[in-house]
Amino acid sequence: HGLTNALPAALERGEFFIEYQPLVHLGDGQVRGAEALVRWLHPQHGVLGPDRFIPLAEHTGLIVPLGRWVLEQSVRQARAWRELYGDGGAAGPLRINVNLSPCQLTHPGLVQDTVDILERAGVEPDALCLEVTESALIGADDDLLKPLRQLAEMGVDIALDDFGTGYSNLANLRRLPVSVLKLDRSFTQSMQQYPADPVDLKIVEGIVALAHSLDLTVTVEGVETGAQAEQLRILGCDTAQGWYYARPGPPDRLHDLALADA
Ligand code: G
Ligand code: G
Ligand code: MN
Ligand code: NA
Repeated sequence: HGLTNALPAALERGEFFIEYQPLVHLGDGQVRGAEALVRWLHPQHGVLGPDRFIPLAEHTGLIVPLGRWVLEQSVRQARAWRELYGDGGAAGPLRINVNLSPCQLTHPGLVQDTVDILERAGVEPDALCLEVTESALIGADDDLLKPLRQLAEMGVDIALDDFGTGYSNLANLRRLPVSVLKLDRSFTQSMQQYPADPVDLKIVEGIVALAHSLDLTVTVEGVETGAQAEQLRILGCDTAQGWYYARPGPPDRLHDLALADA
């Protein structure tokens, strides 16, 4: 595959870049941070989204150095935001969410690499949230969970991404070192109609109640309208992400949003 073969040189030549999508607190409407989303500016094909090349990078193992690069860039960006906005008062500094592939979880360097990257950038562990998909942790044994536990003990947040699409036993949540549930976009989509599907309302209500009883926060993805945001706020969700607030974009876009709040 041509794209697969081009990946290592693309990383060396600096063809990857990161867009940031804000995370907004549903209670006060303020930006709390952003999710880092990697793109590839391919010399022939133009901008390629992660769906086009992350699976290839996972297959060849390049995801480990690529993921490390994404983490380093993102953490440095978080540091730059802190310099612009200070510590953000009671809400704390702007936080950064970074996606982890299952292969990165099993790579023995994950914890040390993360510690080193945070130290080099002068960023506190609690400004970082690592997103892992629900499916990557289904049936996870202690060996797989150990690095996540170590990171969580240091203060790094672990989020369960695309939550509600897999088959994870809800009781299993207690065993996982996660502090955030990212509710899959499909739930948000079903809030589009008015009135929303009563069964989905009950499901979201139930997930939020369970999450809060376990001291987890709930982030909703794919919010495209104010009505969805309001419905999800009433249902008790904590944080939201989606086109209604902003599409993924360059880091200075977040500056504009954060300054608009102030
Ligand atoms: O918004 P977008 O099309 O960029 O995201 C598509 C998917 O790609 C998302 O599910 C997201 O989790 C994944 N993704 C984006 N950036 C990264 C990354 O740096 N590492 C990994 N492993 N996945 C990513
Ligand atoms: O990590 P994750 O799989 O959740 O990546 C988020 C994906 O969802 C990215 O591809 C991003 O571009 C996309 N996305 C972000 N906000 C919205 C939205 O409001 N609506 C839709 N349809 N997609 C979104
Ligand atoms: Mn994600
Ligand atoms: Na997601």
